[in-house]
Amino acid sequence: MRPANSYTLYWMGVTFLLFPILILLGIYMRTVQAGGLAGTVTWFYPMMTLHGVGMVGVWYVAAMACAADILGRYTEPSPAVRGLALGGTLVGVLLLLACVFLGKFAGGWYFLYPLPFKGEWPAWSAVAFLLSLTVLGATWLVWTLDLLRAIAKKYTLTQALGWHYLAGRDEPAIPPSIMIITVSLIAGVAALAAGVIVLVLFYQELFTGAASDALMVKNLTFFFGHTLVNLAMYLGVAAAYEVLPQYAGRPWKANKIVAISWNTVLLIVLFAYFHHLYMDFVQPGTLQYIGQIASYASAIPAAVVTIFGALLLVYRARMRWNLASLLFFLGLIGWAVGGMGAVIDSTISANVRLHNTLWVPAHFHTYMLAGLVFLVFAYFYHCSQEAAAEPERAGRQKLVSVLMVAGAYGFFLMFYLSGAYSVPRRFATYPAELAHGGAFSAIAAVFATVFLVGFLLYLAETGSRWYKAMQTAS
Ligand code: HEM
Ligand SMILES: [Cu+2]
Repeated sequence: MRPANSYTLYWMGVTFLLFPILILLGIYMRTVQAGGLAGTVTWFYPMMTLHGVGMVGVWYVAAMACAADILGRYTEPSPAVRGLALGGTLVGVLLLLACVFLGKFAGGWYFLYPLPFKGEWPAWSAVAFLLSLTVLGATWLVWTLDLLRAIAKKYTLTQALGWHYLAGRDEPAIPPSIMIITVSLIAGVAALAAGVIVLVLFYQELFTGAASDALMVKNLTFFFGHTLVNLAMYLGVAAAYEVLPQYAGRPWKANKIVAISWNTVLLIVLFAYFHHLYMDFVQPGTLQYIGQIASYASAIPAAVVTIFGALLLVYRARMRWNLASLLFFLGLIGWAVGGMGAVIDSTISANVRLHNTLWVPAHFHTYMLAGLVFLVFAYFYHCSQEAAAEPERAGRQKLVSVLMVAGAYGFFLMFYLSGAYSVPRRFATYPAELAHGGAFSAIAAVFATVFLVGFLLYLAETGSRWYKAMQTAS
């Protein structure tokens, strides 16, 4: 028995509330794309925007909540900032709901400049959207800085980054989770700072009418978006490093290789975003090549070292399989599978074909839904089970995993096939030439519903423990 942290439990509550709503929006989109609910088609793009920003935001904060929980076991993050993070996020979410439901704002999740100023929605809804992102960005920046402060106070940042391993010393021993979290948070400061600059440029145009350079804003936007999504993923991976050893009964220690790989990630992840601009012929050519090389390189250290590390950890270990260890393992697999889809898409000669087809949502849904979501679910279940110590029923936990895996991968497969058959992304309905896109959508809606059922069973398993953990939380 180990009492859970009450903030972690609040974040779990927020995630469990918002996730099913956002899934329903996803199923709604696939239904419209299959030709159903035709009367509601004008809601497709506002709902796509809400689904995209909402999902990215929810899973970013959920991953941050896991990181904060792990850090709380080693360091002392400020309780006041933890409260602020929760409050600021709720305000941001309310603003987002207002601009989408009352203003039908539909600029997409990365609101590419100058689209927010050009749509059919009222100007106030674009402003509300920008304000929502401002509140969220500012809150998360403060949260990130406070966690870094807590790390620096206990370890110093160079130790937390494991630089003494690079110099050949093994002391002090740094938990690998701390090293990965430190790398991710530093990248997070860079990403959020770029996001702030983008917002300032939007406000400048709003107040003074001075237009910005569209190519520069696109660079900043994807530096922000690519980095934020990647580091959310890394935070989930950090949770696996922290907890999986407990189920394997073996340590997963930091060493020179782990330190080299995660420090390399810190360097490379900042340059991979160029792969979002392959179609921009005015982007300098050198940057395009750097984009392809950095995309490949960023896959090697983190993914290869982590996946091999995890396989070695589990190989011939006396594993205790339960919902947590199973989802951690499945989550690492989902990360690797989605990562392969990403590496293919980041290859310039393939991107020429796959750009803005459904291949793109295919790969990022794979590592987000079957990667990050599974890792976070594993950690959430682990925390609440640690506190609630309820008897576990293996059959039911296997059923939960089977339903979620089957639902998720069936749903992804329809995206991948659509992408391979040139169905573009972000089409509310498909013209006759793309009728196969509609058929794939209908099948995908069924698989997504299977996933939703699996999630509801997961919620029943974890929710009862969460409730019990609430009674004893610290
Ligand atoms: C069962 C769960 C989910 C379903 C059914 C679903 C469904 C969809 C669909 C149908 C689209 C539109 C694709 C297109 O035609 O372009 C979409 C877009 C998107 N989804 Fe999901 N999704 C799910 C989970 C997630 C998760 C877990 C995340 C992130 C953590 C996510 C993030 C996004 C983003 C960022 C977009 C792009 C929005 C845009 O283009 O502006 N989704 N999703
Ligand atoms: Cu990217």
